[in-house]
Amino acid sequence: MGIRVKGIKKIKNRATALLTGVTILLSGCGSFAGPAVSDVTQGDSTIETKSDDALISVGFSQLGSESTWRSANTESVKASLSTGNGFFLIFDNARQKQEKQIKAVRSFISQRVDYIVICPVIQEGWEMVLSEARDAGIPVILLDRNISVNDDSLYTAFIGEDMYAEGASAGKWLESYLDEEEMSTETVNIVVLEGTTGSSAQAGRTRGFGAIAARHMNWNMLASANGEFTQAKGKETMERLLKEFDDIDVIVCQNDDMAFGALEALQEAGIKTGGKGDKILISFDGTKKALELVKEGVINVDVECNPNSGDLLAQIINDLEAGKTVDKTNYMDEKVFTKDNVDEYIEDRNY
Ligand code: GZL
Repeated sequence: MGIRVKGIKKIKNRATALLTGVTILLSGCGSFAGPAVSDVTQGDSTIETKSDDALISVGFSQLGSESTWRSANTESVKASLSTGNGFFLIFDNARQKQEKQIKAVRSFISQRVDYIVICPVIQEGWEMVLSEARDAGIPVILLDRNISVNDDSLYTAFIGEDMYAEGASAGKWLESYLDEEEMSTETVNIVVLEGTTGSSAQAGRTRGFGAIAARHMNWNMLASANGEFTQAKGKETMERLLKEFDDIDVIVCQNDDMAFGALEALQEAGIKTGGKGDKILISFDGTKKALELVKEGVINVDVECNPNSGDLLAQIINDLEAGKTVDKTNYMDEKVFTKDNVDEYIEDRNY
């Protein structure tokens, strides 16, 4: 059984406390050497807890902070897995490096946390470290992105998004749009700015959109290029594609940050998107900034990818604590945003 963190005293300035190796008395588990937190949240944060309640300790390996979506996902988890909600969260930002995630997971194991949560940056390469967590009797929950393993007993649950369905939703929207524009028999030249190569988000969206594209001989997949889910790389990649091709009709960006970068490149080249006769711009995530561009008619469609999975994560951990059985796969609710419906959602967007 993992550590039980009892009697956390009122700690001013978590960063100082963590960095000086705060000692938190554990019931029968010896002293707490301080979490392996490579991205200690700086600044003054006071931890106030009910001194005699046990907190559920959770080691969270977040893959990075590459996008608006990722920041929202991190904030959602931190808000839900708060000490006030009965959790002691140890957070590590791997900055897109799987080896840093594996190191953090091994650190969580050595600290005998109750649960390990991972947003896996890529799908492959998890068998060994997850076997170590299983051998240590620590349940692993996958968040947001999924992994490719033959033995799914290596993790207890997946909470996130159906990336294949997201990609297919984008393809189905394009089918309907081309029908409405009476372009369904014309050759349509498509480029795709893909997210992190080997991530379940990139793989799922690519396969889902590709399955729809395969139904249309007139959809010409000109090129796919890696935009790393970032705005800067999205702009750089779009600039390169514009130099290579002068007949692009559809630009699919696998997240909003790459769409923002692509728009910088397109606007600098005097190229318009979203309107009648303009290039068609498809994006994913559904951030508020992107939905404003949908409303303005600059982005044609935005397929939602919901980052607010903290509450569901907390619920599933509490269910496990209560000895309940949880579903292996838990998908977030997601929508497709266009000019027709964006007004209903844009004001309530918290990211
Ligand atoms: C998708 C998530 C992706 C987002 C990007 O679930 O993993 O990673 O679409 C983020 O914005 O960088």
